[in-house]
Amino acid sequence: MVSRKHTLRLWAFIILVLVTAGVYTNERARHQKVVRVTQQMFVEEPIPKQDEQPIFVDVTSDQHPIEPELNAKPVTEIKPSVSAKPKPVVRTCPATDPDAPDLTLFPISPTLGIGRARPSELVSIPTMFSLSGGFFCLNQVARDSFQEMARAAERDGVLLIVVSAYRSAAHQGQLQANNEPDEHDHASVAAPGHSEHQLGTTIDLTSGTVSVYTFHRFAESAEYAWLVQNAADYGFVQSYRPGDEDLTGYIAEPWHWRYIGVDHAKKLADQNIPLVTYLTNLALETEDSSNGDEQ
Ligand code: DAL
Ligand code: ZN
Repeated sequence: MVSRKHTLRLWAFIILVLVTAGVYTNERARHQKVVRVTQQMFVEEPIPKQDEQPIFVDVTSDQHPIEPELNAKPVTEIKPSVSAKPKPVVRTCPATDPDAPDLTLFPISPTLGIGRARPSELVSIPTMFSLSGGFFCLNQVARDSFQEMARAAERDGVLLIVVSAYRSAAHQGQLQANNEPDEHDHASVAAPGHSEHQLGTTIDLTSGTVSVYTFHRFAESAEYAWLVQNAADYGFVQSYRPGDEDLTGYIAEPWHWRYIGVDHAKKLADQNIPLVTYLTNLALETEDSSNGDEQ
């Protein structure tokens, strides 16, 4: 015989089950409505390209959200998925000035500047040649020559890695603000308008084979020895050599290489004078000969 007390307990349990089922059904219906509405909103939007499609996952589905592309079901919540391809980051070189003159041989120095001039063109250096996949730009001729040089270096077992290339006047100003000259008043960062980096022809390099050989210790690296022997064959020269500090106004920079073309790079090597002296002489000779032509 079932007691009255047991009967009451049984009814209480049945009511609880029914209420829970009702709440669940309501929740489920509400959820499905949200799914429908968000789906309609989604299809009314322009459909992104395959690679850019956001991942929508039905959180009530039994199917595993890790494989959303197999889940044709709908959709309420955006969840990252391990199988989602990262959105490609489009990186472009800084603004150029198509009418800018060619400043490849301009004798830029602490006393001779180019204001806020920009190169007429800039192209990116493939990130396989840059430190930590950094994004750097040069003008086309300098970039192509650098790539040729880096490939030749690699065939000889050394790895030339770019740590800086084109810098706008504004970027140069930021660097200069954080920098002090050494005790001899030799600077390591040029003022805006006075940096070879602003020409779009100049790179700072480090060693890809021995990471300790950065900046000041770069002179000890196999990469630096290779550059001293071979860079002129690709039109690159070291702008700030040890011993030239008083003349250039800058500390010696073994990492800093400027493109001036193969002919001039070889003539400079033969003359063994500072780059700024060579380019100043060249500018004066060009001026003299054009005056002579006019007479
Ligand atoms: N480090 C060289 C001098 C520059 O800033 O252009
Ligand atoms: Zn530099």
